[in-house]
Amino acid sequence: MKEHVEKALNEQIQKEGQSSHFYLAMASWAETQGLGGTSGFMYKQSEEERFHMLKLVKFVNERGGKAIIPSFTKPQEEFKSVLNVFEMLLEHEIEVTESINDLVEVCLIEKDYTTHNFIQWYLAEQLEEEAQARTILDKARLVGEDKAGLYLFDRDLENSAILIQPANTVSPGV
Ligand code: OFO
Repeated sequence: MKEHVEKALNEQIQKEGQSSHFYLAMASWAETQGLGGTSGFMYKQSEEERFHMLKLVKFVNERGGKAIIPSFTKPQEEFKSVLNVFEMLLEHEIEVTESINDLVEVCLIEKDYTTHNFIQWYLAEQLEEEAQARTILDKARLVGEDKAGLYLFDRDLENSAILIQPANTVSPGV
């Protein structure tokens, strides 16, 4: 595996793991606020990001590179509101999409078409996650500070009534 590609993949491993850590902090905060739907959603997101990290770890090692298991920075403990949580979620996903795009560019420059092909799964995943974050954020904005609305929003999230159905059903394959 080419050095630049390996380095870029290892940076992505760190980002996926950091995302998992960040969403875990959101899940835990929401749980302490009695927001079962929001916390359940964020625990699941955290698991998914960990899975994205593992998928990269395996790919790097299987292709003769060396996956570096990174350290993570401590996420914040407090969040201003549910709206704040979902604003940060979308912002974070947009950043991750940018870094996946950078990774695609490295693959093309290095003519590593196998990794380029592998990364397509992440591109599709990002599309889906961004769309989902936008949908939930729109609902959270409608609810605003309204307590009854927040109760219903959280309940709907628990029942997945807010979630869009994934178009990408490709199996992660780890
Ligand atoms: Fe790793 O899928 Fe979003 O960030």
